[in-house]
Amino acid sequence: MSAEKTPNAGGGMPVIGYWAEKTISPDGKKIWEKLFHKSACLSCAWGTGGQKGGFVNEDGEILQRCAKSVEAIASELQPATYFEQNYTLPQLQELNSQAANNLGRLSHPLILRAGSSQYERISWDEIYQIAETAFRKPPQRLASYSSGRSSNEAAFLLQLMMRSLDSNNLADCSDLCHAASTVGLKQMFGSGTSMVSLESLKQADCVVLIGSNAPANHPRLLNELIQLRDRGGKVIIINPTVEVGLVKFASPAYPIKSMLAGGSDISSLYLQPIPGSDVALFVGIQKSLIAQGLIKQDFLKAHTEDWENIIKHAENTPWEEITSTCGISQTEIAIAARIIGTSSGVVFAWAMGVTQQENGVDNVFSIANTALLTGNAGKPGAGTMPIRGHSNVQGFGSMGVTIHLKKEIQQTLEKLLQRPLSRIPGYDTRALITAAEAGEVDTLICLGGNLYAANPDLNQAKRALGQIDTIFYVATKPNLGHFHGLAKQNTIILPVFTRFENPHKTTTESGNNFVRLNDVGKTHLENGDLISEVELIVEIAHRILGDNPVNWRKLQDTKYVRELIAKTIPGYEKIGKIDITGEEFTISGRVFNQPKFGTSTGKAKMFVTTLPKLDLPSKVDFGVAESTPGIVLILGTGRSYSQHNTVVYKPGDYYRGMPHRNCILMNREDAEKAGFSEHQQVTVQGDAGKLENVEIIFGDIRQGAAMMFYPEVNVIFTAKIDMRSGTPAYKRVPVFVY
Ligand SMILES: Nc1nc2c(c(=O)[nH]1)N[C@H]1C(S)=C(S)[C@@H](COP(=O)(O)OP(=O)(O)OC[C@H]3O[C@@H](n4cnc5c(=O)[nH]c(N)nc54)[C@H](O)[C@@H]3O)O[C@H]1N2
Ligand SMILES: Nc1nc2c(c(=O)[nH]1)N[C@H]1C(S)=C(S)[C@@H](COP(=O)(O)OP(=O)(O)OC[C@H]3O[C@@H](n4cnc5c(=O)[nH]c(N)nc54)[C@H](O)[C@@H]3O)O[C@H]1N2
Ligand code: SF4
Ligand SMILES: [Mo]
Repeated sequence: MSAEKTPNAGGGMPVIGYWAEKTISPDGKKIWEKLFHKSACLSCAWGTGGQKGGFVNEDGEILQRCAKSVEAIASELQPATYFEQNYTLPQLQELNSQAANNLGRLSHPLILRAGSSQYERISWDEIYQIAETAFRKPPQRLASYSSGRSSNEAAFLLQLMMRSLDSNNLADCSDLCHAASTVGLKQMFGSGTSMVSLESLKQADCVVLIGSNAPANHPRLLNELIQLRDRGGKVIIINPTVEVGLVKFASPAYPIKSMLAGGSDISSLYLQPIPGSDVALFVGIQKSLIAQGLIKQDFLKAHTEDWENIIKHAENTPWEEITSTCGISQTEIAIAARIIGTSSGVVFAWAMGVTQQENGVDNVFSIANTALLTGNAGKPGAGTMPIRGHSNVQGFGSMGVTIHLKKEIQQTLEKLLQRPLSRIPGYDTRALITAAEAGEVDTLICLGGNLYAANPDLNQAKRALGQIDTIFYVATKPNLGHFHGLAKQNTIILPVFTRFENPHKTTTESGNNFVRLNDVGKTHLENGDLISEVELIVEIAHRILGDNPVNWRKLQDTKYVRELIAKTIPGYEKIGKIDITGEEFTISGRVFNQPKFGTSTGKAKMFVTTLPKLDLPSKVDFGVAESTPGIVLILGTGRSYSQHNTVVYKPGDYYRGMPHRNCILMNREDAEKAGFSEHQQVTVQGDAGKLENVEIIFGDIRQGAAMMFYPEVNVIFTAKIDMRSGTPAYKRVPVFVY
């Protein structure tokens, strides 16, 4: 059923080819220097790199850098851009994501003034003058957005500045990402992050990987799965699409046993549920575990609350309802349950297929319920593991860049600021867009990211940002947001150093709760006028807030920021000594190797998860006549192999057989039923717009489901929102294809 020319394993020679191409290129020497620089990898949150050298993972194993790291480094090593001299705004607005990124590195500050159609250079003095006026607006009308590439130190300072200004409007990319995991896990276990360390993962004999395309987005996780299969363990994949690298993966870390052998087996069992139906599948697994006598009653009694209701719910939910909702047979569910129930340590790991759903928090609950029913939490080799996105996105949450501030952090900050923090709830990312659209935001600072293109309904995002007077985009490279997400008065782009260029040390936190120390570095932008994120925030804060009660100027030295972090952030005590010891560490209170959790009772709380009602709109709902030939499908929107979020590095996706960005991956039977052939061009209509001339590619994707790439596709839909976490349902977008 798969596309004509897709490879039969993930990873493999194309990866080696890419390494060779980049590292032997004229920039090769610079890339190697950065690969060996003592700092955490820029790309994903798996946490490779740090003090033991660029190639070392958290367990001290070598050869753990992947091609995605090279991709990210190469992109930051581009020469300086002077796009303001060569392009007018209308020309910049014609560029696609890749072309915008390929303009080069931002190396001097720029401003686009109201009425002008040209970005121009601006001095730092004038920037600070504009900032002094812009940040003196009423606190409710100030907001920040951030993305997880910056350091813990910059993140801590950002929230300290915003809260000192009495604003809790700290939107973050995690609101579009793992918010459902954080909200769900906190309620269950009293801690919102993974409870599994890398060391603990190595003791598992089963991994259930749900809604993750790790071969592309967390490649070194595949090394763990290869090792697990080698020691006789099992991997269950739950994903509506067969991602080739989840079936077989050729890892360069194992040249002989994996590369030369044409790849190592990854999945032992591959289940393809209906998009958005994971709760039904997990309730089914629970029901089957009960029927097969594989529940750990003693564990439930001793370490959990409300387990009886979970069992009752599973028992009372009819099989018919379960299988019709998730589209997986009772037999297959029983096989999955048997594997989970008879393994000695199961890690449940998940990514965006789980969280970017209207019932994202319920998805997380249903997975964690399954872990608890089988005693797979609170012991080595088992537990719940959200696979985090950006390399320091989790650190942002830890540092208090969130609208759900921990009590302990609030209290310490109140002591520091010698007054109560504002109790007015802040805007998360979606709320920020809504407020901006209503004209309720005057000033926005974006610490990295691409607020415009990361959101659903790009026309709405553009309108909303256009209502804000002043936007500061703190960035390393130009992106679509800088050209489409324009403020009413002043749009300002501030160029900053990357993690391996900062003149001071910084730290970052991996998805496995491990804190990395990043050494000082140098930039290749010799004639640039860049600043460090820390210096920038401190300077703005100093000018607006003075030097009392916080001595902002002193915080230019990140050592003092780390001292503050040590006093303020639970579990981060060791960071206070890291400048002396150089010792990277696991944050305390997060990894549960004993069934004593972070809740007030020490027990895990379980929550009943109702099955979702997965209705499909009809053709007529898309404003077309019932007689129009075509098909309604559920679109999952996500990443191609060669992109990092909104930044496209290369157009196609080799592993899915999709040659360019304007493709839709479809099931052959669906296409034929609708009268389409492969490579035919169709229109894909959502509830907010349409894309035309989209090429059909046949792939191994479940019937009724389809897949397209963001950010381009974000123009056609509004997305439902998970009410409990604010996460948009990017993975269940109804579309009409005709
Ligand atoms: N190279 C690279 N690395 C990255 C990123 C990048 O863009 N490029 N982005 C980073 C970030 S911020 C993040 S959040 C992560 C994202 O990492 P992922 O979550 O792996 O990325 P997605 O492309 O969103 O794909 C998620 C998977 O969910 C599946 N899926 C869709 N719908 C469902 C469903 O209903 N149920 C289930 N079970 N599965 C479903 C899709 O088929 C797809 O395989 O990666 C991080 N790392
Ligand atoms: N349809 C759809 N939409 C989605 C998703 C999806 O799966 N489908 N995924 C969502 C998810 S999971 C996420 S996380 C968001 C991502 O949303 P964002 O995090 O907002 O977007 P990015 O594309 O990662 O941001 C890229 C920009 O960050 C800047 N940058 C890079 N490094 C640094 C640095 O060190 N410092 C600073 N200051 N700037 C830097 C560069 O200028 C670059 O252009 O998108 C979301 N949107
Ligand atoms: S797995 Fe993630 S952290 Fe490790 S090298 Fe690859 S992109 Fe970097
Ligand atoms: Mo993300």
